[in-house]
Amino acid sequence: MKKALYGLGLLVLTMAMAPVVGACAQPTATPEVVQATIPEVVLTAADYSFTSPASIAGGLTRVRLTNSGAESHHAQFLRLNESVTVDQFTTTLQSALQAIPTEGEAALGRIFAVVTFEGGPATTLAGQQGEAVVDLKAGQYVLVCFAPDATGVPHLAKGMVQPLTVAAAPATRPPEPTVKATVDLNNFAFTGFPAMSTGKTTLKLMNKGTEPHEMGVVRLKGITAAQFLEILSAPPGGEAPSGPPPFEDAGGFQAMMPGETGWAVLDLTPGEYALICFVPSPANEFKPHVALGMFYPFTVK
Ligand SMILES: [Cu+2]
Repeated sequence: MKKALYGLGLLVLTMAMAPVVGACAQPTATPEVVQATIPEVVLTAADYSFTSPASIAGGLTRVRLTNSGAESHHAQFLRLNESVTVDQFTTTLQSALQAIPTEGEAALGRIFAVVTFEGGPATTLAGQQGEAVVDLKAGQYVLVCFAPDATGVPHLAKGMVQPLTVAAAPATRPPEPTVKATVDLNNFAFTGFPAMSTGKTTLKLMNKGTEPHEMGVVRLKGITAAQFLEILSAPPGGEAPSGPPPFEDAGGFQAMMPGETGWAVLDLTPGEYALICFVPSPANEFKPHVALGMFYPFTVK
């Protein structure tokens, strides 16, 4: 989450339910054709703020994120735990951010104590659009962006914290998106990821682990997966390499809780990629899951 390198493609999910009627059947009085589509919410991310509706309905929701900023952004849905207010969340967040220099990543545990991770479109490059389908319970949420600025300060410390109220789901639940495959997010591995080709592809993600997990997709630019892992495991404080980073965000899905389901919409071009999870593990000294094996290189032809 901290090194935030995820993104998301765009996509349209349309599903129609048409009753099968025999050719000779009499038309019924009102043959209502249910055109059930997933309700959509449009978000904009800028440097450093979100624009969103103040309130949306819960249930299956297609989230479209437009990045109008100059930096990469994502929209992590965080549901505030029972009786936690937005002000209390903000106070907890500030204390966690201030404690990182002395406590390290473990300081993030303070945030884990007051929120529930509910997914969202992962890091989207400047000028691009990301998309994900989330299944939202009613409650008070905040949208946040953990992506770092050029000096490593996470965007949520610079204003990217946006309250959002989620009301009850509509009475009729739309059908789930049609998917290419279901990917399991485990402690600490991705399983079931299919062979990928170019173009828009929807994947169903299920968190089968005991900690929150995410599926970030990173495109490698002229480096191998092994070299990418080396870059990620370099100790902080080293000399910054010159030139642009040899990788970029390419889609995915933000962190969600154990037992939850979400849908990532990827839109990939040919190249080398890796799936990655940066969620810190409370059971493992808050090491990011990628350091515990949650990494999966793949090729798009
Ligand atoms: Cu994980």
